[in-house]
Amino acid sequence: MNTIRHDWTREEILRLFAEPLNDLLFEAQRIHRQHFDPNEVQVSSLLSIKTGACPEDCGYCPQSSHHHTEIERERLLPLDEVLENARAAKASGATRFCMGAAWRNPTDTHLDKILPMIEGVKALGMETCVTLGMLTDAQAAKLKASGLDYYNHNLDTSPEFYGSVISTRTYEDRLDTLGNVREAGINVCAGGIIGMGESRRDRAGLLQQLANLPKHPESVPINNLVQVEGTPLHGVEALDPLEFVRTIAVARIMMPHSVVRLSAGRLEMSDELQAMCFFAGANSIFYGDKLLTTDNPEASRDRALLERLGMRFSEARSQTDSTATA
Ligand code: SAM
Ligand code: DTB
Ligand code: SF4
Repeated sequence: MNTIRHDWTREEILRLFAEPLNDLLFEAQRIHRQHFDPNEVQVSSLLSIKTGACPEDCGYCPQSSHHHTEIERERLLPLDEVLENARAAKASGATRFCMGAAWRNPTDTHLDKILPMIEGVKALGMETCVTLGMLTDAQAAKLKASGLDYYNHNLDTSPEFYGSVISTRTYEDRLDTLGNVREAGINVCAGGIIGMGESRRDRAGLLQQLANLPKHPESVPINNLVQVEGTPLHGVEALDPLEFVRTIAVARIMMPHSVVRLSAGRLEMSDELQAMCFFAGANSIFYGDKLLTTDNPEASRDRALLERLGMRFSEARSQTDSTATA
């Protein structure tokens, strides 16, 4: 079953999840090898360009103004500071630079300040990604014209569980934004968060939504919840690490051409667990000491891990992404 499918049912996804782990991993790795070099990992670095005071109430997020966390709010960073960070990320080996803003959506005035950031990062020879919240079709077209390679916007979880995590923005709103990004011809980066107290059926529901989009996202970040004190999800029971590995494997099988990112939550993972995620088909990481506001493994630890695994960083490949996937 190597065809690209957009008609997955929840029951067949649950059957994949329930397979013996060795069978599931073997199948995921078999499919992975048909489309990717199994020893390469794509590396992106993140920068929070506008931090905190977000009007949305996402239950996992330290940047929501609805929660009481220790985040220092910051206004939009100036262009030179953003480019300085991008240069440092490039020097350490990242091929993509992702800029995130704690907004419900950008205003057109915001967007006018973001466009030179995208142009400046591209001029350094890096791939560009931004995550700015909801977008209109006209805003997506403007971002495309500035040369943006990827837009990150996550579905986060299943449609049924969604309402218990976020109330200020609907699932439909998110699907609309993804549609606008796709229409504009920008590569789509869309995934979710697991370990939020959802059921396996919800994890299957998230992957079902992603794989049944008209075209699979080019990039699929799977985040393990980073529990931050002061957020409603702080203290929720941690996910069984092998369930995390299973989720990666099922994503790989369902979306064979997509780059699956072992995303937030790596700091709490052992090297061995990360190695299992790579075997399950993950082939991208966030690289650098910080995610947006929380810590990520130090770059030197990641370099040592990849060295031990005989893996290497992949080259930038955005030019081929939009034609390679279904
Ligand atoms: N405000 C924009 C939005 O929500 O679309 C962009 C930035 S937002 C922080 C980007 C993504 O980070 C969210 O969609 C969510 O999936 C992820 N995220 C936020 N907090 C997280 C946490 N504590 N653990 C794991 N992932 C998290
Ligand atoms: C994604 O899926 N994960 C990244 C990125 N897209 C923007 C963000 C993770 C954020 C983790 C919590 C924090 O550092 O604030
Ligand atoms: Fe705001 Fe994004 Fe955090 Fe939600 S995830 S509170 S939209 S910054």
